[in-house]
Amino acid sequence: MAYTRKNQRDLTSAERKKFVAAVLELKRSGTYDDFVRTHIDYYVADGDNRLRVAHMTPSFLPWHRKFLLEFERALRRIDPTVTVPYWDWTKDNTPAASLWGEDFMGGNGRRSDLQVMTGPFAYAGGRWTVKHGMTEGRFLTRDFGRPQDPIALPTKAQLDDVMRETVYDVEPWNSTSRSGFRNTLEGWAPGRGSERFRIHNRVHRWVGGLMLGGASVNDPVFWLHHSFVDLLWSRWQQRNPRAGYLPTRPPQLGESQYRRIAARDEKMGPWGVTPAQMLDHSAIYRYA
Ligand SMILES: [Cu+2]
Repeated sequence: MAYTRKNQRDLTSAERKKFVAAVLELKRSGTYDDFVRTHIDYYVADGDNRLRVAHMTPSFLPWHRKFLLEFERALRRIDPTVTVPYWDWTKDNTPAASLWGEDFMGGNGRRSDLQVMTGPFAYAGGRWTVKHGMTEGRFLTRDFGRPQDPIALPTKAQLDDVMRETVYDVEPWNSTSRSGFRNTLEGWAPGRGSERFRIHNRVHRWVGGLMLGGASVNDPVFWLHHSFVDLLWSRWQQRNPRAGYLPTRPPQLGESQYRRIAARDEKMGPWGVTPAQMLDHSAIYRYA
């Protein structure tokens, strides 16, 4: 039977505790850092002339769906009652949200070095040392709202615009795709400063610290954010049952994205699954 992913704000305190305990156990065993490593290894930008399956690419959504499923499976080996909750950042959009409580994700970073000082993932607690970061820092960092260059979380109205897209993705199948559900949700846009970061990208930027860039998995809120991104894709699929994954066929020799993106039936590393195989999650989980 399919299990349920819940809104994090609806978790009981016992459920919050169980989720945190399973995450800490994955960290202790070393498995958590394997997930961090995978995300860093697959963080390929579209300026790089090589295959990219995780970001700036049509398979952004199926790749992260599979990544979350693997993480959730690892959590459920530790505690079969745990699922990955989702963070609806259009509603829980301030640092006062219960999401950032002492018993859950912990709070903002301190001003001097952005180090998170509260909650289960604070470095001083001894259970959350960053192994694979972008710098030498060993502690989790956050910088809510980027006070030096303020940014707000995406609004419901902005998200509604994304949900009105009717095509999955468009050429050139990268961060410059001007329409299509995938890139409007992933959130690469023209402009300057924070304008360039929309929807999914904007949330990474609003949390700040390690949530920026390839090492973002070091912040456990990564999973709650991507669970909501996956929910949005799932709802969009329901609303647009005939709008399948694009492209269906690989770009040909001479085309700019030749061998650089995964078409519908091409395999995505490190698992070897295709986007087509990730389209229907209904037998595994559902969203409450
Ligand atoms: Cu992300």
